[in-house]
Amino acid sequence: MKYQIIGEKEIPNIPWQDKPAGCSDVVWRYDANPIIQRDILPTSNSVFNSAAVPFGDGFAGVFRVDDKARNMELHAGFSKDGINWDINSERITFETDIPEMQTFCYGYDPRVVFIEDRYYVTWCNGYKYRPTIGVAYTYDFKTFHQLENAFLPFNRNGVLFPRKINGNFAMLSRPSDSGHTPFGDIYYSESPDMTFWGKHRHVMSPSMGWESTKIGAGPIPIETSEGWLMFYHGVLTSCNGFVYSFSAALLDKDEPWKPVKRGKEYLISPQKLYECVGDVPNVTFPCANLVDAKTGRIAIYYGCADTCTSLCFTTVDDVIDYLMNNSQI
Ligand code: BMA
Repeated sequence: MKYQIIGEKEIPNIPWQDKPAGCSDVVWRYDANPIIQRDILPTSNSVFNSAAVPFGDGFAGVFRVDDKARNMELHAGFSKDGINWDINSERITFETDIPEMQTFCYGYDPRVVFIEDRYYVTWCNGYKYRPTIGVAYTYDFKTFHQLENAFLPFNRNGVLFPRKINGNFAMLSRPSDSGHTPFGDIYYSESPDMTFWGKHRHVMSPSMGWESTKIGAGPIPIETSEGWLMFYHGVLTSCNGFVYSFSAALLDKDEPWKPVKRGKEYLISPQKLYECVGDVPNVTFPCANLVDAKTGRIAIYYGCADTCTSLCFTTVDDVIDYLMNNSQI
């Protein structure tokens, strides 16, 4: 490998397909997408924008499941190969002794990360039906302990870094509004205890055409010799509504609010039928990446058209080479 991956483990059974012969794309799709169909549960309307991590000798995840009443809920799931998933039929019920957190109204777009001794889940959490960033932890994906919301409403796309930075937990997020938010920058915040968040810093604003309306952090950033490799989504407003694509950036290792490279084009945009057609057309929305420290292989989980879940692949070398040669800050 040309670039070094820091702090990640080997995942010998990472979901993987080689880049198809003749393909010049930096990120390529799994040829049997989508991996999770909308009706995987008898009660599900759609399963998308979901997170997976290595767990035991397989994988565990937290899934966005919208049910047939169109409640937005989070379900835990397990997989041996990261592709075929058993998703619990019951939603996660978070345990908490914080009275204000005891009423669940909705949860969506989860991210999951292992930090120190446990898995943390962040998601867009309805607080009095106002979206903000919910935080919980689990050791086993059976019992989930909910902490305080990280921020005031309105906020979405809370994404933790996989280790403390400058001695504090660190999170990216995107302040928003109560609706479909026609704006959005990525911000960085730190916390000594996962409860009190501060040291807020601006990271990036929308810039290129494909992301000209708003941007938001996607999967957990990957630490590399060149900085934090972050995939992020960007939204363009077309005559027909929002179009969600995604690309990548490198953030400074010690001051991650400073982008050092930023892809000037999308890496995946809605082009396949399952990305263009569904409950919300033209959405590709990444919420998780697995990275194998030995080979540099990356598998990205992304939601498609707010309906189903797919996989795509790249490598640390492929993405960073792209960013080195095609960056526009
Ligand atoms: C965002 C979130 C995502 C969704 C996207 C497109 O605001 O709600 O869950 O995928 O809109 O509808």
